Amino acid sequence: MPAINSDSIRQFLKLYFIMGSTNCLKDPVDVLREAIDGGITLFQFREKGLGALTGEAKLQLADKLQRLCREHQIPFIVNDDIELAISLDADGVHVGQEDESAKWIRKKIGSNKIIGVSAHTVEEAQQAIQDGANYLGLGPVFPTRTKKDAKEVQGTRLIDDLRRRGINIPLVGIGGITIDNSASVIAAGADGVSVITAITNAPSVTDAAAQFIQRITAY
Ligand code: 3NM
Repeated sequence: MPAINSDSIRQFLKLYFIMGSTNCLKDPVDVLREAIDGGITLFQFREKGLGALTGEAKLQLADKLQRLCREHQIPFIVNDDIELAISLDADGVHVGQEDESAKWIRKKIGSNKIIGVSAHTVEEAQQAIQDGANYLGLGPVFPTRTKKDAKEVQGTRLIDDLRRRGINIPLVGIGGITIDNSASVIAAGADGVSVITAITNAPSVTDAAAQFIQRITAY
């Protein structure tokens, strides 16, 4: 994987695909392969929700998805499960506000790994930056049905607000992002978009990812 610094992370964040088995309408390995063909730049394994795999089955799926990412030089991030990330030697971890702090995670996983934190307010963003996060995920930008406990929809307000304050950390928007609304997230100052459903449920996963990349890079 390329060196971890703000510039490389900004590039990775461009089209940040997130999923686990519960988000997929077919084999997650096929979904990820097709998304990589379409041009995703970063992948997060997020095995959550009703029917989510646990234990050995979760580990096996993560291992398969990670291999696919490695073959294509796509960094592989694990949502929330620090032990899984360590045992797979994943490229990074993404955590929410209810999880361990970035400071604690950094001590466990070391300096050459990516740490992403979900933030919903300026204060949470500032705290995560102080704790050593490499990037922030801000949302939900638009209504989403994927995360049951999502906070209130906030549009691009927080992205805009952080940039106006001169906060320069790599940022990605999340929640309800589609091909059609993706450019507005970049316009507000995000480096990229995080997407689940608009890719996993698309009639063609590859075409959807390719169209996202087109919109984002055209902006
Ligand atoms: N986090 P979709 S919204 C995983 O607001 C997640 O922090 C959110 O899925 C946040 O692209 C969300 O299907 C779900 O809307 C994103």
